[in-house]
Formats: sequence, structure tokens, C-alpha cells
Amino acid sequence: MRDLTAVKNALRQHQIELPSWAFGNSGTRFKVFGQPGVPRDAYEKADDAAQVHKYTGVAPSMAVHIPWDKVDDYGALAVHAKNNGIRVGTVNSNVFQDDDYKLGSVCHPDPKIRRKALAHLLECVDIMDAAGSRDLKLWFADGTNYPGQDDISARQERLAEALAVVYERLGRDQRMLLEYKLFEPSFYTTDVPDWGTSLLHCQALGPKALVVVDTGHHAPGTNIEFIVAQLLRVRRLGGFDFNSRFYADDDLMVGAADPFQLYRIMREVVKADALAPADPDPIDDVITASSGAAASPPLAVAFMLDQCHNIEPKIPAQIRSVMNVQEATAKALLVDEDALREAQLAGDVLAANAAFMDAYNTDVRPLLAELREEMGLAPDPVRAYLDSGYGQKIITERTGGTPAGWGA
Ligand code: RM4
Ligand code: MN
Repeated sequence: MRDLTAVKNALRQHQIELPSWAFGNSGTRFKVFGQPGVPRDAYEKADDAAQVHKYTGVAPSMAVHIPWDKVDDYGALAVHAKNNGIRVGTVNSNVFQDDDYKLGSVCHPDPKIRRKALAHLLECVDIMDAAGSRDLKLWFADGTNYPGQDDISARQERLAEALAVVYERLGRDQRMLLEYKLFEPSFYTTDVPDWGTSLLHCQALGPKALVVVDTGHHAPGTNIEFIVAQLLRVRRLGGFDFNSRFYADDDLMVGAADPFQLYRIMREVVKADALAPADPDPIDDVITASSGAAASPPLAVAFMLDQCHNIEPKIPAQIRSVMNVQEATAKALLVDEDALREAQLAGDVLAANAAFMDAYNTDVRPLLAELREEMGLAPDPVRAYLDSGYGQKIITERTGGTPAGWGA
């Protein structure tokens, strides 16, 4: 059993980023069920995100999605976030909600459309500059529905060309996170369908291009922790989009569908010593990297949530999600490393598996409650939030205007 103080210190350092879009209305293509008190703009989303940080103490940043979070002055948004104790995190581009993108964005056969998409990606880097954010996260809905619809490899060339321009535009401390997704909205080919494709593009670009693993973007049964281990090994894991799924890209609360998978993923992260907060200055990571890895790309994993709360109240759902990640992480930290290593080296399959499972089966809730109290927080963040009256306050105050949603 590991030293509990060390475990608690590691958990204190482990930060989780919240998605602005989790606070807006969302639904499926069948129906969006609006909720009262939903934010009307990015400022109010930041207010809600700040609540999650207030009660968990480990969620000090909010990712934004452009144009959903478009504001006149991103510097002012950053100041507003700061005044509420958080910061603007990853900037997500959106080249999937414009009529022009029916056949793709940066992979579109028409160079005019490609130029338009590229201009948006570059605008996102301008926003990063203004808001002081480190990461640009790219997800492309690009793909085809029918064999023969477009040339698979020509589309890869178009993608590579656009990515190279964006990569060149990044500032010294900025990074590009390239997300993959197996299918949807395209059903025959997707231009970035898997971690291999993403990694190949990242490797061609340079050390500031990294793969992001959205846990909902794989075929059922995929061994995600294996992918995570591979990406950590080559120092190309830029971050996670955490959520959980039963069938496809369900975007449910992380740890809800398969907490054991989340634990297995966090085990790989813990083993790679990659829990520490994403450093706003990755160059420092290179310099301070132990193991003489100064020439390797910086290893700063962004632990982001990418979820929608279609039927449950959004702020407590985000709090719950942060807690789920913490619980999996605490278990991953609690593995008896000596016993595990010994069993592995002795080829003792059952003892190794037992060491792995013992940690998973530990009830870490008391440990986390204790940690929160040490951090000056309430032991039960959901309860504390519900008792605070904030939920009622926003219902009363946020009248008029248009509740935020997925409309561009
Ligand atoms: C996509 C992808 C992106 C997220 C959008 C909302 O499926 O996961 O990360 O920005 O959804
Ligand atoms: Mn995602």
C-alpha cells in the first residue's frame, strides 16, 4: 500500500478541465430538453464552471468551443474567469456546423472551403493568444459516406497541408491536440478515425502536435488503456476527452458506464508519472524533465471532460464527473507496486491480477473526503453545492436571452 500522504499529494496536483458546452442545453437529434437557469453566454458558463472548481478544488480551467463561446473580447473573458478563480483552457475549433462543410472542412475537395476552414482554425489560435490558453483541440467531422465519394489519400494530403499551416502558427508554448473518432457523422470513412492516423500526422508536424484520446470515440471493446500506454511511451499523449459510453459516442458522465476501464486508463497515466498538472509553460517541462529527457516532447497531459448532460442537472453532474475521475485516480495510485512487480516478475498471474484488483476494489471515498477537508473543502462536494442555493439563484436570475446550446 502506498504512502497515503503521497497519494493525497498526487491527487491534489491532478487537475481536470471542464467543457463549457457541458453547462449549456444539449440533447440528441430527437430532442433537446431545456433546463432552467442555463447560461446564456461564455461568461455565465465560466461562472458555472467556477462552481465546480469551488467545491472540488481540482477543476481550475474551462475549455471553450468556438463559435459557441464567441465573445467580443477574449482577454475580458480570461479576466472574468480569473476573477472567479479559474482560467480559460483549451480552445476547441468547430468546422462541422456550417452548410459549407457538408463534404468536409480541411479535407473538402473544394480549395475555397478548405481555405475557409483553415481561416477558422487560425482564428482559434488568435483566441488562444488573447485568452492565454495553451492548447488548440482539433476534431474534424470530415469523412465520406459512400465508397468512391472522394479520394481517401487525397483527403489525407489536404488534411496534412492544413495542419502544417496551423502548426506553424502556434506560439512557442502552444500545442495542437488532434482528436480522432471512429465514425459519425460520416459512416464510411472518417479522415482522422483512429490514434494511428492522428499520431502519424502529429509526428509529421513536430513535438507540439499531440494525440487526444476521447474515451467515447472507439469501437466497442477497444482496449483504450493500451492506446494510452502506447501514446505515453512515445510522449505523444496530449490529453483526454473523458466521458463514458454504452454504445457509441454517448457523452455520458465519465466513470458512469465503466469505472473499471477508467481505473485501467488512470493506471497507465500513474505509471508514466503523467498526473501532474498540465504546465502552462511546457518548455519548463522539457527542462525539468527527469530521466534526461530534455530532447523529448514535453509530457503534459490535459485531463479534460467532454460530456453533455441531457437529462441531469449540469453543474452537479460536472462535480460528480470530477469526483469519478478522482476516485479512479486514487485507486490507480493505491496499487501495491512492490507486490505487483514481484508477482509479475515471478510470473504469478493470479497474484499480479489480485494486486491490480485489490486497489480497484478499495473504497477510496473516505480518503477523498479527508483530502477535501485538508484542502478546506466540504467532504461531499455535490451536497455542498446543492446546499449553496446557487442552482436556485441562477434559475431566478437568468431570465430572458437565449440559453446556450449547440447552435453555431
Ligand atoms: C466531438 C468531439 C469534440 C467536441 C465535440 C463537442 O465529438 O468529441 O472533442 O468538441 O464533439
Ligand atoms: Mn471529444
